[in-house]
Amino acid sequence: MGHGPMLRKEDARFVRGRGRFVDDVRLPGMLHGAILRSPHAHARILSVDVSAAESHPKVRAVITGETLAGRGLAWMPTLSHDVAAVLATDKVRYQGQEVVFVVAEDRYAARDALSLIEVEYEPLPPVIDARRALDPDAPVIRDDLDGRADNHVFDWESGDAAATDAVFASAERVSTCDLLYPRVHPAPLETCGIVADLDRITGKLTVHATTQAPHTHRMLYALIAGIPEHKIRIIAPDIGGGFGNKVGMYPGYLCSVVGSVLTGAPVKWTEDRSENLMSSSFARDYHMHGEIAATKDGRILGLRVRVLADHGAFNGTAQPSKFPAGFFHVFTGSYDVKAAHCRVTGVYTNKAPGGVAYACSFRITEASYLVERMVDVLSHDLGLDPAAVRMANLLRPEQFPYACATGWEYDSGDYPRTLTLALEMAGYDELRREQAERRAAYEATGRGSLMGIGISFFTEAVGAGPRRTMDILGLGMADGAELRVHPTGTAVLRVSCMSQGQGHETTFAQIVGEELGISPDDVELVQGDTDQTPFGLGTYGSRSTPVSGAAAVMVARKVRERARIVAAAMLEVAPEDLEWHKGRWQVAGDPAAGRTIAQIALAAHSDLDLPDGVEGHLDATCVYNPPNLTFPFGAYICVVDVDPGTGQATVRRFVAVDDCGVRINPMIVEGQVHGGLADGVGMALMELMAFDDDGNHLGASFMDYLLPTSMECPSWELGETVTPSPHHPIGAKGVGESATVGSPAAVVNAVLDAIGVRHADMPLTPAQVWRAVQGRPIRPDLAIR
Ligand code: MCN
Ligand code: CUM
Repeated sequence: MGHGPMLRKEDARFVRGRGRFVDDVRLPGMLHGAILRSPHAHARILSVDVSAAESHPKVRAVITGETLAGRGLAWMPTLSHDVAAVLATDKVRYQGQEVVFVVAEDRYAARDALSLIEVEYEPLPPVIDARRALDPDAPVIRDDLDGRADNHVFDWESGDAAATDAVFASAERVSTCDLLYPRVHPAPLETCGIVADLDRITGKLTVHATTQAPHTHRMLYALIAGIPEHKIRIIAPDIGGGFGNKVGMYPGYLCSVVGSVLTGAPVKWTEDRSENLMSSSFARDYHMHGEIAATKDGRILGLRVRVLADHGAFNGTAQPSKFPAGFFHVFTGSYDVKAAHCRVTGVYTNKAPGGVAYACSFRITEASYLVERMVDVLSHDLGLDPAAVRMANLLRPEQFPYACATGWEYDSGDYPRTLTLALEMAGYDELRREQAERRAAYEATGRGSLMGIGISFFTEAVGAGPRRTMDILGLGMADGAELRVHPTGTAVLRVSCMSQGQGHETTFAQIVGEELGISPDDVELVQGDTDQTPFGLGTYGSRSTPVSGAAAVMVARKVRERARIVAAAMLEVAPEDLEWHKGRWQVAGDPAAGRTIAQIALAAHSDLDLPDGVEGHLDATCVYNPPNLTFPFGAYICVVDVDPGTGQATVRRFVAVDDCGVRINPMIVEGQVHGGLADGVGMALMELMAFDDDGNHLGASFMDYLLPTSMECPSWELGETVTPSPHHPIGAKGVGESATVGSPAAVVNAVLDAIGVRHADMPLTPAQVWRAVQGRPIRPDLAIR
């Protein structure tokens, strides 16, 4: 009835151009905002003259840092206990930082007025290379913070340093490698935007916004702007992709709210592409030093990691926990490595803040890339087959639940089975034979292309999180669901999570349909409106299925239990005499005597005599507090052809076997995997946020920041294994970020395998591959100088 490859309900409107996005919202009397941004990466603000802009006939308000400071709003708290400038007052700290917000009668006038503003800057030397950020003579970026004399943000450690050092001291083999996971951007097709509408009479603020976490944003507006929370309504309409970009709180949002407060009219602000790429949250920028200890036959004994994390000018990291380095905890990946230790040092630089988002599960992307590269480096150094090294070190099914070196408990898995399936699907041995032939031919003739095979095996940790260990600003990470069943047996499910393209209208209806034995077409999802949905922390870290999905199951089961009591009254039997069978409550031993949910719903609204204390109707609510994260995993194999003459790498094949436990909608899961694999190809081969020495952003358009298209992607070959999560009510694990996390290492491993190079940093553009072939790969983020 419910689970299965059902077509997406939402596509009926999306493919007809009938989606309704924030920029489609047009309110009577609506004004438009535009932002003047800093041209400098680091500069002191000497003066801001907005008088000419204010006299523009269509301008209705001009908001500066000073305007906000007067209201205590020039700075906002971040989710990482830092503060970030809303509009700059003292200094600008990255190119593209928000300096002045103009509200005008139309978008064009607002833009025109920006050019009338005079800002006098005194340029300061910027810190662009994170490795220079802690130099004694490095300019101090955050001199706004009391007593801050350097650019250090945090130090964070995980694992047992002494035990790890001991293992390394006696290991037969230690391989080391420096790896950069470069700065990239989630780059959703729809940029961020808002329409803020403060009603001066009722005092109610209605915010239409591109947010993945409406309830969390409501609380942030209340805390920052001082508007009582019950007077705030956040509405997230359709969202054109989030990928983490729409988790955070951006200055443009708060300025729009202030603009509405000042003018008494609704204010819309929509980012353009360059603004999105330059100033909204970036991802990664992790400089990693990995060391792996092993026996000479490739048995991994220990892992030691040092990370320098570039957090940009403000530590705005949207992280679902108290962990400054996010979920880097799982850096031992899918292997039985008990001695492991990592230290992460965060630094400020003169770049945009962010640091987490982009289908990442909060730093698991970096952790996974690290361990999967290190396993290949080790295999390379030992002259062993990377598939065999992985197979020898993977966790065994009997080890689950498995406590990794940092104490996190992986819930379930059968890793060897998944890797075996991937190797079979790829025809691994045959591929290796072909590779050897191709290399021999190339070496004999100096012509043709080389072939590479790259493997990665990833484990993710998604579904944050247990309320007792994870929170956002003190809010425990639970989610609510509310289910109303109408007299005719159709239903409305209200949830706190928010789809940005993942197909929740379909899959959540399928969950309820499965539990109640009704068609998913008879279940409507309400999401993204804080006045209409129960409280919960929203969609990121692939937590919708593990948390909200579980809430939907539990609330449907509550409804089912109510229905049992009503059915018992209808059939004049005791509730215990009923059993649930194919969507009906029926009398045990008498299958003919049964009632469907539709029949029961009607009776529940009728004058049927119900036992004392039973209220009638079937509606129910539930809050789900997950007992643990879920740990999806997968085995990926990438086959590339590389032209050593030009350095061009082409992905020929990509086999992906994902295990996300029970699949609600296998077709949607495959779509999620397709998207994530494309992300992986993009990051491995072309995506890069680069800066020049002065901090000029070199990736501020899609001409410079390259996204993969179908042209760069092969026809994906997908497989699945199903290892249910033991603690999720239907055994499902999240999957939305799996392929983005797991695939970059497979592509990089494949390209480096083709050219026989131990390591070169992403993105493996033709120039980088060509240089790697010549034995001198570069640091891509610094290469453009
Ligand atoms: N699903 C399923 N069976 C499972 C697991 C998931 O059928 N065992 C379905 C779900 O019902 C849901 C989809 O797959 O429709 C993704 O579910 P889940 O893994 O729970 O992830 P979320 O819904 O929480 O989505 C968030 C995740 C994240 S964090 C990023 S980033 C990302 C991603 O989803 N952003 C996306 N995938 C995206 N896909 C699109 N189209 N757009 C984005 O912005
Ligand atoms: Cu890490 S990007 Mo998603 O969690 O929204």
